[in-house]
Amino acid sequence: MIYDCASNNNSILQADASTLAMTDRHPCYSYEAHHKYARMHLPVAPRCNISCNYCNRKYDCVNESRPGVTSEVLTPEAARDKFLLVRDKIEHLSVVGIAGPGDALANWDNVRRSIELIKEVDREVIFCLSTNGLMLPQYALEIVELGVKHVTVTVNCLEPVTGAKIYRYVNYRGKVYRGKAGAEILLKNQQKGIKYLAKHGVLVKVNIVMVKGINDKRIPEVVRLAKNLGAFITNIMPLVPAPGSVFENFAPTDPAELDRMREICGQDMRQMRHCKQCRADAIGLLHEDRSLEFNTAGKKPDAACGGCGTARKVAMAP
Ligand code: CLF
Ligand code: SF4
Repeated sequence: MIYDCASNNNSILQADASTLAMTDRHPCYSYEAHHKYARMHLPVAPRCNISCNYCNRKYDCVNESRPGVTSEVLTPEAARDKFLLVRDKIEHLSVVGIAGPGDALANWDNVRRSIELIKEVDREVIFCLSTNGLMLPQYALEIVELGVKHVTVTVNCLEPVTGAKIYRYVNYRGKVYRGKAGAEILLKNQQKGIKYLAKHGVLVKVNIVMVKGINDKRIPEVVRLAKNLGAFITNIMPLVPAPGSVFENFAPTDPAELDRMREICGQDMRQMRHCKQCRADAIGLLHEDRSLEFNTAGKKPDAACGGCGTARKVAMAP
């Protein structure tokens, strides 16, 4: 059965009843679910293919994480083994997500293999991917064929001229593009990919990093675009300036301004308001990260990471 949810402020999305029922167990897509259901991130995606000005690649992908925490990197086999260990210990583990530490689609072979291996041992778990969207035109069909029903794409702007202020470069099919040329490829691929996924029954979440003076004024337009492309929900996230990034001296997004923007955009589109900007190896309920308990590398928190007590440094691929 196909649902057309064009009414009541929600996007024009097409998802079957089983996908919508699945979403009731997804702690990020459903506010109610996040009190009960846990997610586990598999850090199997170390490389990235773009350079966001709010990112310092020593840390996790800031599109879906907060700066200052870094994660170990696992092979697909180690990820499957870790999943089995965690599934035994964590109640109501409903989602396996891949959110870095780089971009899921810049590491597609590892990501696909990890999903295939886990599907062999578990038929119930929900898979979830997070990406900057650059490679969606190439991999969206495979994502659909794999049965992944939840994908997050970070879309920060509509215009290449704004994108040129957010992205330092875009590495597309082995060639590096800077300025407006890079942003244009990225934005076009994001939009094409979201439209394709939504049309094929995938529930797309669009993340937007709110950067004052750069993209904040036009976020309502980004949200309307997401709605028109068929996205399910948008998640406007605060900028948390990462040390060593181009935006390191920018002010963090003011929480009151963020709330106001979510209010405005909520008139057009369902808003996520309970995001915890979690790490690429996060495990547990959104508000109760238990990743250190399951650190397969057996590392202790790295005191050199600013003393936050949770961070670990690993070598990140460029
Ligand atoms: Fe992970 Fe992201 Fe899937 Fe959730 S997180 S890949 S959609 S399972 Fe959730 Fe964490 Fe916020 Fe992401 S709280 S950073 S929105
Ligand atoms: Fe960093 Fe993520 Fe942007 Fe890649 S997509 S540069 S990992 S924030």
